[in-house]
Amino acid sequence: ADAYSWPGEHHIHIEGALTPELLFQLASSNGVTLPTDDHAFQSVSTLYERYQHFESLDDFLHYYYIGMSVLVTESDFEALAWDYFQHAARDGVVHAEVFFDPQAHLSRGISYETILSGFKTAQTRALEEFGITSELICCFLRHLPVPDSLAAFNIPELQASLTNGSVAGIGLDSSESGFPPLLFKDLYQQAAAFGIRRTAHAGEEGPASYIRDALDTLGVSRVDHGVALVQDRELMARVAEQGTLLTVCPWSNVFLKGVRSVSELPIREFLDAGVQFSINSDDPAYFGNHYILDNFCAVQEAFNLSVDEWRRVCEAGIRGSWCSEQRKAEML
Ligand code: ES4
Ligand code: ZN
Repeated sequence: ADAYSWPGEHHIHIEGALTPELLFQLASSNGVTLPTDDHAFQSVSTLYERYQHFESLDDFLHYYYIGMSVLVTESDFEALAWDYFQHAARDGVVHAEVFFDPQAHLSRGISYETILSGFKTAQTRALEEFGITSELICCFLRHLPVPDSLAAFNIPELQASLTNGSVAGIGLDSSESGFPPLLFKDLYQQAAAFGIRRTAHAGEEGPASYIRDALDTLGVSRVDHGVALVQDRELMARVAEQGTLLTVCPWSNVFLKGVRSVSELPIREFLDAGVQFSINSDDPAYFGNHYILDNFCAVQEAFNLSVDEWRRVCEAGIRGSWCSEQRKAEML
């Protein structure tokens, strides 16, 4: 690997890369009506302004789900992913693992094939033009009734994408508090029976016990966010020992009021305890347009990592990637 190789990104919701510019453009071309009673939707700049003042994860999610309602056609999904890959290329990303939320589109009458085809076209173009390899991760929404996720998982095209390798694995996202991992035990057991890779958001707004439950009950091989791990030193030692990757999202935690500043994140504790973690952007278009490089810079400003510590962060991300062993070897 050369000195300029860059780690992957493992925690980016593609719907969270929908910029207000593209949002208004697609709303107009698809004739989608945005809320008329919310001043934020008056213009690109009022929407950006509103994104500066999220009160919580749920306050953000309200805008996130309205935003993605403008995505209708295959070319919309392609344009969204292409917009993201252009930012990723500018930031030097060489490998990206991208979450998407099919339930939020299926419920609006969009077919799974429409969603996936749009993404695949953008992924192929990103590989050809930028040399960026990428994987998709199908997320299930924890705020919806559990049977909804099981029904989605059992859609033949969706299940086929997970077993034929066109989607790398499953995740669990959306509102965390009040929706413990235990609720999704059946879904994760079914996925495990197919040998499907599993991750879950845990310990973002929820307690450290949700991280333990994601590991023990859902059998996840990595944990998204996981910053609450610092509240349970015994579990932290175990996660370090197992080498489980946490996908930490610094600017996201600041924008959603988990911490007041990046300097409050347990980055130093994780490094000292030998916890494996990567640095990610989560929903860059909603969180100050902070793509991955801004997240790296914020961590560097707050914690001043050594070159060796950055190497550990990057190597942890590569080892925890859901790509081929050959691709990992190229990146290491
Ligand atoms: C998310 Cl920041 C965050 N947390 C949980 N679920 C999400 N979906 C999109 N962004
Ligand atoms: Zn996330």
